[in-house]
Amino acid sequence: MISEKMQEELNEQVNKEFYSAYMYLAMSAYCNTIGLPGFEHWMRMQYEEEIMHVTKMYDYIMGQGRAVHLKAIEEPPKEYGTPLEIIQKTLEHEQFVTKMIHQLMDLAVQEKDYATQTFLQWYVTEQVEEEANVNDILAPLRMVGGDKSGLMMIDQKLAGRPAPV
Ligand code: OFO
Repeated sequence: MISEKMQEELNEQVNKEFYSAYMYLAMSAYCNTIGLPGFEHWMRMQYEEEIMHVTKMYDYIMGQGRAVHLKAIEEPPKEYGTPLEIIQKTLEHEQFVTKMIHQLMDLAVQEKDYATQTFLQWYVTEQVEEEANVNDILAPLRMVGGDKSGLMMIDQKLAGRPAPV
């Protein structure tokens, strides 16, 4: 069984992952309003991915015989600026989440909680992928600058993001 401290911290992370889901859904809605259906779709898939992160952690806490405490989810912003700013904010957010996952891992190491270390390893790897995915969008976006046809091409590419498995 995990410690009470670990239970509390994982509960906090469940809340943060819910916030991520909520924020990406808000970003998706925002992308709809600015006429970027590919960005809208990509953010919607990201929302679904975050729900998967939440559920995985929720199941782990319960599987360890601990209760899950679902707290209020912070309201995300309504607007996210230009396409470049949207993706920059996405990267900043993922870097923030990576930091939180690493802090959880630090606690698991400190507590010699081997089960949670193994569990969190999945998130450590996932965060590398999350950041890489965002960087893959950021680089071409920076390259096209204000060019509309370049932006449309990126939008079309983002429309092809498959649903998370
Ligand atoms: Fe759950 O990784 Fe993104 O936020």
